[in-house]
Amino acid sequence: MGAFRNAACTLLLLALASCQCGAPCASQLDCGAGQVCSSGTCVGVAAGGSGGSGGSGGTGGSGGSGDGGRAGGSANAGGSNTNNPDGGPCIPQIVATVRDFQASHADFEDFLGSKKGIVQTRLGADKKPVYGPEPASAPVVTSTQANFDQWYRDVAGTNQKFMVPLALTEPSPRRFVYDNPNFFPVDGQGFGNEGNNHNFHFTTEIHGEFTYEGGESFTFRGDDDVWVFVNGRLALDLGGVHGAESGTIDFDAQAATLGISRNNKYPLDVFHAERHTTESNFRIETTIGCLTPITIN
Ligand SMILES: [Ca+2]
Ligand SMILES: [Ca+2]
Repeated sequence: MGAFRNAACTLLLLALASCQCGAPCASQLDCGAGQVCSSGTCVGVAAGGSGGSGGSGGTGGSGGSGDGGRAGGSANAGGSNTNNPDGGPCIPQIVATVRDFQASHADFEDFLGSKKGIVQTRLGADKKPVYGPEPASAPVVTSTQANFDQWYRDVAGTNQKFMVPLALTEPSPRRFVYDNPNFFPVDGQGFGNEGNNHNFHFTTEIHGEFTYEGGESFTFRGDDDVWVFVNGRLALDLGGVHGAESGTIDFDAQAATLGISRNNKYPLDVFHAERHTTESNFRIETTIGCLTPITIN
């Protein structure tokens, strides 16, 4: 357990202490809070937001200007990591890409209802979900492909992007959890709270890869839409606008469908959308030992 905490500490310090605009990067973890690794360079992403404007690069240590406080502060000292088959750091801290939208966007706040099949069962070549199109059956929960295509892509004036670290805990050996029944990572930032008690109406995406060892599971509970792809194939569909719903990927049971076999490495891509007041639940529980982050802009 301590091993993972040590890795968390290292990653947290990296995230907080390396906030230098224009610094070279191999992944988003090389960049500070409020920045993203784009074409090998750290660039600010919180246009109009209140967080992370340069930070105190070079001082290291306890840095943490801007929105770094969202890291959650669960990092602790510990021993070296022994649970990573690749030899690199495991990733008990996920870095999510959050795009803030306004309630006035055609796909936000107006729809209600759970719906499977909004996205196709194969991830697009650009690592983004492909609009179904949504089946015609009731309830209707999206407007158009053009509007859906904005959910996970940068569109100036329509969304604002933030990098948000999500610190996992390990309540029992090799069971990693991020549990937040009040998932509001951009309160007071982006387009602001728009008169609500929190900043609702945003999307979340997480990209990583892991080695399938056998026996793993990945459970998500939350609202609203959630799609999880493994090996580019839809493994969990909690689409639509709804209260917290839960679903589990059983990698062994779904291995044939997902096209995975043990001891090989596969991408895992999570897409979420907070589309409706008044709740925002976000809970991940997984027995994947190492989820190595991949930067997808
Ligand atoms: Ca919003
Ligand atoms: Ca909601």
